[in-house]
Amino acid sequence: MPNIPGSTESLLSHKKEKRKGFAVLLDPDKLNLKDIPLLVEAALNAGVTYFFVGGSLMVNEEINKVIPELKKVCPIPVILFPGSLSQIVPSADAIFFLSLISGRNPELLIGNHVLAAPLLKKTNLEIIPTGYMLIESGKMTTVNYISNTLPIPSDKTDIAICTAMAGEMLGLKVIYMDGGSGAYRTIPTQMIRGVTDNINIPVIVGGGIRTAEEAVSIWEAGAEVIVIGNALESGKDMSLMKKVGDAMCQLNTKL
Ligand code: 1GP
Repeated sequence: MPNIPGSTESLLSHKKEKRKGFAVLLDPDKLNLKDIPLLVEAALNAGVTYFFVGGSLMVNEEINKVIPELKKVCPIPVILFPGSLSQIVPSADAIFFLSLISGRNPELLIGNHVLAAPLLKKTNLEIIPTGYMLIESGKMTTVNYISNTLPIPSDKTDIAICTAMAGEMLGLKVIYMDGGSGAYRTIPTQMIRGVTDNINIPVIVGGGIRTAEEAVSIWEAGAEVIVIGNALESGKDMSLMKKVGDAMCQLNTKL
């Protein structure tokens, strides 16, 4: 299968080629459509690998405008990171088909998937079966509240490892470890190392990353892709994007 950007295959290739990736998470509610061209230019300049788009709570329909606008000017793959069925937008490149495997909410393990399947079947979106694991991060995040699930305690590395192993054995293609948007603390590197040492599928890590140093320590703990949302929202210091991109580039040349 060709290495289609934004596809499962492209995410898998990070692991095979030992190449790190950097995803910027966009919350359509907080993004001004007119800022998109500048944002894309900054992302290209920084070497951003993916745009993820979505959120656990959306209060308007902006996602339906943001994705086509992004796709007009953006060669970077756009992957949906949906918090609900209403966030399925066919013009994106791919979608994380998320099973919240750290939780025990049946709707988020299979219920919503059944409802989404016929809608997805009508699109050309690449489906990326993803084991989504919420990790406790120092405060109740929106995703914890909305999903009505308990996150894995941040000192319970064994639970995280066994959950990720079960996800891989179930056939999921990617594990996404998330402290939740705006997390106080990033996920402990010891836990990330434990998970990445015990599975053979790529690991994405997000939640509370605010510096290039934090990103580097997460990559060095074995994560293939790091995700930054909050710290790069409009009005915030956009130089962080370039710093993280440069740090990734350095790591990728060393590897
Ligand atoms: C949240 O992993 C993402 O689902 C990104 O988190 O917004 O804290 O960067 P932040």
